[in-house]
Amino acid sequence: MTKDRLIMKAIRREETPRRPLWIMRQAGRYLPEYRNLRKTHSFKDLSQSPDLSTEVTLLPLKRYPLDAAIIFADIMSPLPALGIQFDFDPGPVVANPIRSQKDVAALMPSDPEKLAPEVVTALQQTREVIPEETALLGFCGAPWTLAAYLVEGRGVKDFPTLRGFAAAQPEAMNSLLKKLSDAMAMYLINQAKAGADAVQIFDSWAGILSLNDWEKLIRPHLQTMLEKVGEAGVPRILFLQNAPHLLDAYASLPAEVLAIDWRINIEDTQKRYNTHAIQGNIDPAILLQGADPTEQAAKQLINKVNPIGHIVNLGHGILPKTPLESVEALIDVVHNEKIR
Ligand code: 1CP
Repeated sequence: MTKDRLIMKAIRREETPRRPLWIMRQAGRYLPEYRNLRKTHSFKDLSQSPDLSTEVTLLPLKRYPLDAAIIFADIMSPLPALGIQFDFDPGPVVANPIRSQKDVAALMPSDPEKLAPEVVTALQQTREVIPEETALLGFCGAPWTLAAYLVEGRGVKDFPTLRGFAAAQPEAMNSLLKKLSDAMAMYLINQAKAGADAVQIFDSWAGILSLNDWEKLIRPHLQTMLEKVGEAGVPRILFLQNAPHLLDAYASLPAEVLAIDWRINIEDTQKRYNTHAIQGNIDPAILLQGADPTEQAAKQLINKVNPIGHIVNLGHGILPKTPLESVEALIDVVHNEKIR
């Protein structure tokens, strides 16, 4: 029964027999079986076929007793519905970056049916085969993080073209963010209808603006998007990365869970925002060092964070060179903790 899914209980800040755990990028390149599949299929092939996407979503669950499946797709997956073309190398590379109001105006109005139908099908198929007690998570990129790739053209340190565009053409940026937030609200709601128990909004590049600029440019869109998803009854996990200066701002947005990286003091955050559940926040770099340092970091985390409303995760995606023993060590620590 849905009410027994540990992550859902943690989201509601109810007591759980142990803390729930999932890992950002859990179906990624650290898994030998994923690397094998990548020998014969491109990332695009894997993410655009509902059957392959379902298969990849299940890979980490076959190996580990994780408490959630996160659907194998990318933040870019719904953007073809807006007329955007891109490839992966290994991150997203956009064919025609957006650099003017005219480019923004040329985006197609998003038809809800066309927003990554392969992801919607993969969610339905995954729900049919995962254990009843495993939660299914949907996700999307936050409007700003999507705009980062659309304007810059690809992931570049600190996204200078994006920041310049936001400063020089704020109206064009504003219309771009509006189009993206409208589309993402629909997309997240579609994912919930297809079986996602909760959705994570990835604002990976949140931190590159000042608080003032964030308030002016980003807050209104993120707020509206989150409200629409909340009104549809879908629990929201809001992830911000490299943005300690924006923590108060994100905590004031409507979301059930605040997901934070390792730069942020998790126990302070938990105390300060006790209306939210909290997700995080082991530094993924520690896992590269093997089982012992991972075990220590996991023990430290559970010692300092109150278990009520805590979803254990890393502070960012698991790195491709992570040894499997580190993942096992993390799971062991979480599973061996007896809360009651
Ligand atoms: O095999 C490969 O070469 C592809 C690597 C890869 C993978 C495994 C990419 C390209 N995307 C993904 C899957 C993915 N991306 C998931 C799947 C679910 C999971 O297991 O967690 C998710 C949730 C994402 C989300 C994503 N994509 C984000 C937000 C989270 C984060 O890491 O900050 C971002 C910023 C992207 C862009 C992206 N796509 C791929 C890469 C390597 C990147 C980031 C690097 C860059 O900007 O160049």
